Amino acid sequence: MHDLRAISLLFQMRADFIEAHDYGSGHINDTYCATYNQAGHVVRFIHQRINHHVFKNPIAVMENVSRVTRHALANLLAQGNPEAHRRTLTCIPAHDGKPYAIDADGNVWRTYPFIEGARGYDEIECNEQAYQAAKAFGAFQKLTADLTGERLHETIPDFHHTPKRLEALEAAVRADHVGRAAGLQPEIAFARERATDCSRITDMLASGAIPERVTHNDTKLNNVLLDEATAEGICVIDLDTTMPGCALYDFGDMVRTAAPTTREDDPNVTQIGVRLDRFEALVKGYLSTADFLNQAELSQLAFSGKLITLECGIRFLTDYLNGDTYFKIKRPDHNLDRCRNQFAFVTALEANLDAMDEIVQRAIR
Ligand code: ADP
Ligand code: GN1
Ligand code: MG
Repeated sequence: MHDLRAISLLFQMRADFIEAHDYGSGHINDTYCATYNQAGHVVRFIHQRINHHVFKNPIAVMENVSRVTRHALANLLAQGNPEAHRRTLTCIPAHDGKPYAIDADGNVWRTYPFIEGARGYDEIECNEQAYQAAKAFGAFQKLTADLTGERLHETIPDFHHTPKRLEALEAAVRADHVGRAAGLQPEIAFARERATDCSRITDMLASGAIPERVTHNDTKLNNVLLDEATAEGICVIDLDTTMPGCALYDFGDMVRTAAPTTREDDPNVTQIGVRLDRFEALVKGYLSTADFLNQAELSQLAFSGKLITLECGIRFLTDYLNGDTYFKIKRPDHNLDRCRNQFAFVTALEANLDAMDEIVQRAIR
């Protein structure tokens, strides 16, 4: 636990610190919810330490986040939205005016107002939530499409270059740092058998059939906050990987996290299946705002869920082979459970691909 009172003093809080505690279930950053007294009212803020092992250049991350959130706020204000500051993250400035502060140990911190009356879901509860989440992520892509100025920084190069993720797995197998490879032959073979799938979208990007766009790149369900009363998508969060990318990986990650019958790390995978009703809600929600996709992108919507689930499984397996250095874990075989779960869901998606394509075609018609 960091000294959050000391961290709070680095920002222009205009309120008095009361307490802070660990918050959320993200796999990457250290997130704290802090309570303050603001002239007699209790208000909450999020303080976050950026994981600089994952993001090698946290200041570049904050330059992106600051640009994107200022753009979003300007758009919301121009539309006359009465709760613009609840509809986008906004950075509380540090004393030097920067959207981040650096502590005595060199950690980079940021502070956001806590978005009240809304929450993210690790597991989806109904089709309406799937629809609203997808609609919000589509709207976010549309919003970033008219961002002017320089290209955003690539905060993690080749983040969704699936063939390179497969290469990283092969390197981890060869190095076998913690002696786990021998026991993982079925999982390694599962990934290798799908090498052709891994390159399908990157090939289409390279040929120009699919355009580069500014995308979120981490559209798991718990990275959008839904209104607790109405389920409306209120605010897209976790903007660290918002950068040039491919719209299909964003849609795919919604499928990965909102269409399975169980959560991402459930070790009991024999029953895992695809909720086609959830998938249909995602397609309809996404297409209601993402009205800019070309034919090639539309043709791969159903496949995209399988691709990123495969990629994510490969990443969990690679991290397990490397000794669990990237994703936060809560138990010794957590990454292995996650990998097996993702690969089981890939198999389920393969069995449902035609049905999913049919749903996409119907939605387009
Ligand atoms: P990570 O990269 O580790 O996933 P996130 O930015 O997604 O970190 O934050 C972790 C969790 O904290 C989120 O899933 C969400 O529940 C919560 N959270 C983050 N920012 C806010 C905010 N401004 N208001 C309310 N909750 C937030
Ligand atoms: C991480 O940060 P979080 O928990 O929202 C990861 C995603 C993975 C996801 C798997 C920067 O997302 O790429 O898909 O875990 N984020 C980063 O749950 O690597
Ligand atoms: Mg997150």
